[in-house]
Order: sequence, then structure tokens, then C-alpha cells
Amino acid sequence: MSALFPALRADSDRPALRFGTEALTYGELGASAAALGARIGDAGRVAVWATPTARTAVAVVAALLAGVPAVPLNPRTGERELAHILGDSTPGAVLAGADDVLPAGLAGVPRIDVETAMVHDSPVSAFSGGEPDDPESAALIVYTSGTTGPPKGVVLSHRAVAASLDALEDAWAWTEDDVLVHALPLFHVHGLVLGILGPLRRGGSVRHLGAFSTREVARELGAGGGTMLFGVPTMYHRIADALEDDPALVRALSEARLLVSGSAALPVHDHERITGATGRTVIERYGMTETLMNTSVPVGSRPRPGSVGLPLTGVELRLVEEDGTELGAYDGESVGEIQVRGPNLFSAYLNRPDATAAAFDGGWFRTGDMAVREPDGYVRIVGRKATDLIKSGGYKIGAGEIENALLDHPAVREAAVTGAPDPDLGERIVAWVVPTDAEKPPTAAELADHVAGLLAPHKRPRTVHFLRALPRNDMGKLLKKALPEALRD
Ligand code: MCA
Ligand code: AMP
Repeated sequence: MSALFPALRADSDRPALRFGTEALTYGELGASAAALGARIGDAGRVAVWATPTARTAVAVVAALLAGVPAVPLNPRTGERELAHILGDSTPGAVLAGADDVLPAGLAGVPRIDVETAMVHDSPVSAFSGGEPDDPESAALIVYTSGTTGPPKGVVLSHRAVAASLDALEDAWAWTEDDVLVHALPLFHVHGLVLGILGPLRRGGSVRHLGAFSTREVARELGAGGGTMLFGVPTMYHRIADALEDDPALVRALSEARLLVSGSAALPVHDHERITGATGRTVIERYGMTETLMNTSVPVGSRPRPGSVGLPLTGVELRLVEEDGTELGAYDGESVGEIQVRGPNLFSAYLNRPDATAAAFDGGWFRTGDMAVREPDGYVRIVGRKATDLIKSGGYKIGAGEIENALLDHPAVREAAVTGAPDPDLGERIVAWVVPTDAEKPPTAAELADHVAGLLAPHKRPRTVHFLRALPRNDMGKLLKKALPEALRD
């Protein structure tokens, strides 16, 4: 039996996954993953071309069963970011779909087509799933942006994945009867760990929509069979916009057991619009690639828009002031940095002992998120320590990596990147550019394509302002706060 996924049994015809028309039972998934796992045992690490398909789920489960760390790759990753991830994680193989066209950057990595191992309708008789004996073994390496430099590989152990998913079982009364609906990308924690491994650990099922649309949500949730919906705030914002004219969507949300939002703050206005139209509250949970899940509003709690709830089972949480003093107050006012400790934490940043050491304060992980605690212990996030981190559409993006990419464009002499409030994306990436030739500035679309091609499409600037010079102080330090004023000048 598999320790991580007890429901994976050769003879099980319970539905496990459905992506569009492709569905796999636990028996089929177990057999497929075991067959693929047998082929990757000595790969060291495997990269997974993480398209929103059943193949990605099979590939990741295979790697977990084989004890081979999986590195999920965003299929839209640009050439520079891909080269960094491959150079850093050195995968021995890439698992992809037979039809996937892989970029030149992956040419040197042996390719295994997941389909060649997939078993439909004829589960093998002897499925003997199992994970490495040591729960500290690496399960996944997920890349995440920081304020500066290229993304870091977050090493997540089998222990962390199991602990975090089990804590959510408690908070959400998540059972094998739940059918999760979502459209999240499968190369981040939210979509992959919570959205795929979560249902599989519970023995329930997941229906992935391929791409987000309110029409698909309406079809799958509620009467369509789905009991839970996971999404980032941008998705709930789009749902809130659509509810007024879409009775099917109202019905679907009203009938769901649980609506969960995370990856960024869901604005109170969107909470209220959804509750007003459906009578349902959206539950927020707070997590991070490095920590998996830390807090959640528990199921059955009274509505708490704006709060990320209580620490999950096993998670210790404290608020710390700038000078390192722990804040004891539960007054809804005193602001401190959230630090957490518990079995949900990552093991290390890959190849970055310096960054790993800097991330901890005597065993406590510094999240960089600023929060207050209400008298009843509920946590409310009020901001972020680093202004150079942008959350757009639920993706974390470092201003520095975009600035470096922009500076590599021949028509850019100087560049600064900031996040601007955006009703749909939460924050929108704004680039402030001094062109090499003021008479012939590049177009905004050209710069967006340039960043999308080097890094990833979600890192592209959505607004570009051209300036004669960037505002700097006497020491030459860039003054990002003065950028709007510099534009007016
Ligand atoms: C547009 N596109 C381009 C360009 N312009 N491609 C290349 N170059 C360009 N210049 C393409 C895009 O690739 C995309 O293609 C389409 O145009 C639309 O893109 P975009 O406008 O970016 O999409 P969107 O509508 O803004 O997306 C909104 C979204 C997305 C669906 C909400 O932001 C999303 O999926 N967010 C989820 C983020 C997430 O999972 N975060 C979890 C990390 P196409 O449509 O074909 O794709 S946080 C985490 O894991 C922690 C633990 C936590 O707490 O959860
Ligand atoms: P990532 O590093 O991409 O995993 O993003 C983690 C960050 O997302 C956290 O440090 C928070 O800033 C943010 N985040 C996640 N969930 C929430 C939430 N429910 N409310 C506010 N911010 C959140």
C-alpha cells in the first residue's frame, strides 16, 4: 500500500481524476504510476512538463511512489528561467506528454512520454506502491520567486506534504466523498499539492477544468457533482462579476460544500458579492510554497471576510516585531511579521544554504507577511515586508527578475518594476522604462513579449510607462515611491 495515497489500489474502480474527457480510476492511476515509476527509479530527479492534464498527475504520483523528487515545470516558462531551473535542479529525465512540443532548452534532458506507461481499463494485478522509508526524503522541488535573483527551488519532503494535507482534512472536514473542482496551474503548490495530491490523499476525486471559466465552474460544481472549489482571488473576482447574470453559477456555488480561496488576499468586496448572491461564504486559507498551508478559516466558522483564520493542526504561528521581539497581543491592531514552525515546513532551498539559513529565525520560518491577531486568535494579513514582491493573479513575482530581463532589451537603458492595485489580478506589473533612444522607444507589447519569452507570460508587464530618467536620491538609489511623480514631470 502507498503511505501517501492509501486509496491507490490495483483493484479500485473509484474515480480519482478527470481532466476534460480523460478520467482515471484509482486502479488505473496506481497501475500507470507504478509502471512509470519503475522506469524513473534511477533518474535522480525528474522534471515534469506540468500541463493541466492527467499526465502531469500520473507523472508526479509516479515520482512520489518511486522516491524520485519531481520538479514541476511551467510549460510556458521562458528560455532564461527554464535554463536556470534545469541548471539548478539537474533532472535526469523530463516526463511529458507524447504530443508536447518541448523547448530547445530541454534538448539535453532524456524524455519519457508519460502515455507509454499509462494503463487504462486493465489495472496490473500486482500494484505495490510505496514511498521511500525516510519521510524526510524530497518529494517535490517547486520554484518560487524572491525579491532579487532567479527563482529558488523549494525542497518539500514527503513529511511536509502529508502533514499539510492532513491538517487541511481537519480544518475542512475533507473526506473521500469530496469531489474537488479547480482550474489551477499544476506547477505550483496550490494547484498541484492541494489540488491534485490533496484529493488523492483523501481518496476523493478531482475534476480539473483545463482552463478557468465561470461556465465550466457552473457545470462541474453542485449538481454537476463537485463539492469543493479551490481558486485564487482573481478567479473568485471573475465569479463575483459573473454571478449577477448567471443563475446556473449561483446555483452551483450555493450547492457546493466548500469554497476555498488562497494564494493572495480575497478582497472583502468580492467576499460580499459572492455571499450576497449565493448565501455562501468563501473560506480563506494562508500558505506559502515554503510552508505549504499555515492557517485556515475552519469549515463551519461564522463568516470572516478578510481573515485567513487560525493556525492549522501542528502549525505554530507567532508575530514578531522588527527588532525580533515576539508580539503577545491579540488586539487586532499590533502588526508583526508572521513566523511559523511545524511539520509543514520545507527542508531547504536547493543549492542555497545561505538563503535557507537566512529564511529562519532560530527554527521559525520568516514568512515576510505582516499580520495582526484578533482577540479570538484569527489572523488577518495586512501587508508584506518586501515591497519588491508582487502578487499578480496569485503568482508571486520578484520585481528584480523583471527589471533584469527588461535591461537585457537593447532599447531599454534603465528599468524599474512595481506592482499597482488591480481589481482583477490583485496587483498588476508596471514597468517604468528609460529608453535607450528617447525618439524611438520600444512598444509596450514588445517589452511584454520580451519578458514573457525570457521568464514567463505571467511575469510580463501589463502597463509600461516611459520616463526620461528614473528618480534617484543623492546616493544614486532608485526611489520607487517617486516614480508616479517622475511620470507627471
Ligand atoms: C498574453 N499571453 C501571452 C502574452 N500575452 N503569452 C506570451 N506573451 C505575451 N505577451 C497569453 C497567456 O499565456 C495566456 O494564455 C493568455 O494570454 C492569457 O494570459 P493572462 O492574461 O496572463 O491570463 P489571466 O487571464 O490573467 O490569468 C488569470 C489566472 C492566472 C487564470 C487567474 O493568473 C492563474 O492561473 N493564476 C493562478 C496562480 C497560482 O496558481 N498561484 C499559486 C502560487 P493561455 O490562456 O493560453 O494560458 S501561490 C501558492 O502555491 C501558495 C502555496 C498558496 O498560498 O497558494
Ligand atoms: P508563494 O510564495 O507563491 O507560495 O506565495 C505565498 C504568499 O502568498 C504568501 O507569503 C502570502 O503573501 C500570499 N498568500 C497566500 N495565501 C494568502 C491569503 N489567503 N491571503 C493573503 N495572502 C496570501
